[in-house]
Amino acid sequence: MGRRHVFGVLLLCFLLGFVQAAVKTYNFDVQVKNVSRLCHAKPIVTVNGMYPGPTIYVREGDRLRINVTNHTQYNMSIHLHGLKQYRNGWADGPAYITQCLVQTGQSYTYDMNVTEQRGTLWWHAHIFWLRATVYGAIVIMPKQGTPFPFPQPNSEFNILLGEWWNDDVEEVVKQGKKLGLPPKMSDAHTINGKPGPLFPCSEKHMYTYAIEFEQRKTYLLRIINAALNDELFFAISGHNMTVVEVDAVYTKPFSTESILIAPGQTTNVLVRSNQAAGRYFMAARAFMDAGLPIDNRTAIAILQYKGIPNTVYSIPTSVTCFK
Ligand SMILES: *[C@@H]1O[C@H](CO)[C@@H](O)[C@H](O)[C@H]1NC(C)=O
Ligand SMILES: *[C@@H]1O[C@H](CO)[C@@H](O)[C@H](O)[C@H]1NC(C)=O
Ligand SMILES: *[C@@H]1O[C@H](CO)[C@@H](O)[C@H](O)[C@H]1NC(C)=O
Ligand SMILES: *[C@@H]1O[C@H](CO)[C@@H](O)[C@H](O)[C@H]1NC(C)=O
Ligand SMILES: *[C@@H]1O[C@H](CO)[C@@H](O)[C@H](O)[C@H]1NC(C)=O
Ligand SMILES: *[C@@H]1O[C@H](CO)[C@@H](O)[C@H](O)[C@H]1NC(C)=O
Ligand SMILES: CC(=O)N[C@H]1CO[C@H](CO)[C@@H](O)[C@@H]1O
Ligand SMILES: [Cu+2]
Repeated sequence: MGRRHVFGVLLLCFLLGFVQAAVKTYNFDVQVKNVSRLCHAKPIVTVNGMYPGPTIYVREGDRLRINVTNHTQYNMSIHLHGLKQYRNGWADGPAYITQCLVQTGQSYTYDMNVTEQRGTLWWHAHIFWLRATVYGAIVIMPKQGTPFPFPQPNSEFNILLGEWWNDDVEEVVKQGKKLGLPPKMSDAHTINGKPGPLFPCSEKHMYTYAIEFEQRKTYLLRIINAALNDELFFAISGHNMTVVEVDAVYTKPFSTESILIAPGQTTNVLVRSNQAAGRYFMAARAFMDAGLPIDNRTAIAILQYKGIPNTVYSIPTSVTCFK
């Protein structure tokens, strides 16, 4: 074998090693944590004390292992929403459908191969209403060396839309059942767990989610509707969005001023930071028709350009994101 051959074989081995599927392991400690929103403190169920929970990052082809340990009084399961379960149906997660519950004090490891998928999905608790606070993003990158079929973003952010109740969510459901009525509506919508400056006790930075853009760059926002009931509009003032992916399927890109996203859905958009340096609102608000009463309050997060002084957010008197 000539030198050139040896080199070629070595290179091949190196490349194969490089593209080989990895095993990504996550530990999910399901635990109760006190949090405070809208001037109310209450215990909520979380993963690793985070609300929203941790993001799972994998690459198409990877093996994913999630070791869930339940430190709460609820028997529960975690659903990997939208992940194709070709030969690992037991890793899907719906309680009493593909698995028995992970009981108090027990562990269960979800073990699966991520195949033929790339994009944004999410995970959530799949029993009672625990998913009100037990949820997080799943980001599946394309295989090594496979680019996105759209302009490569300079950076990316996950935007998880949710709903907040001041009461214990399990009590909300029980009460609804007892009365034979739909459960009472949420007290706020949230963006990454934070309701934003339109809500009491949310003026502080701590309760408003904020991201920072550098000028003249392209950003990928992975938007997930983790609300229990509400279809939500999402928009960014002064910026159009280019939709490039929905539910982990690439779309023909199109530009829009706002998106509508249903519970359980995901939408990836590209945003160009091509506006005057400043501070812009990102807002989420429920779709309303003539039917049931619905939480019609607007959650707000901040998109801030780099270099803008990081002052305390003031409460806006009107929200102009929606026409
Ligand atoms: C939450 O707060 C309550 C009341 O202040 C307290 O009794 C409880 O121990 C706290 N729980 C946790 C998990 O910190
Ligand atoms: C999962 O985590 C628990 C708690 O840390 C540990 O006892 C258990 O051995 C882990 N299981 C696996 C399969 O790693
Ligand atoms: C959890 O499951 C165990 C075993 O089936 C059961 O004894 C317990 O009552 C369950 N806990 C709740 C809160 O349902
Ligand atoms: C995932 O792929 C690995 C490597 O091919 C294999 O050993 C494992 O059994 C697969 N797991 C499942 C759940 O199919
Ligand atoms: C957004 O798109 C609309 C409709 O195409 C257009 O009128 C508007 O100027 C665009 N806004 C920005 C900030 O590019
Ligand atoms: C929001 O809902 C409340 C009661 O549910 C109602 O009084 C109010 O008019 C609604 N506001 C808008 C803008 O629809
Ligand atoms: C092993 C373990 O995590 N046990 C916990 C299960 O949940 C109960 C109720 O919240 C706790 O008291 C245990 O410590
Ligand atoms: Cu789901």
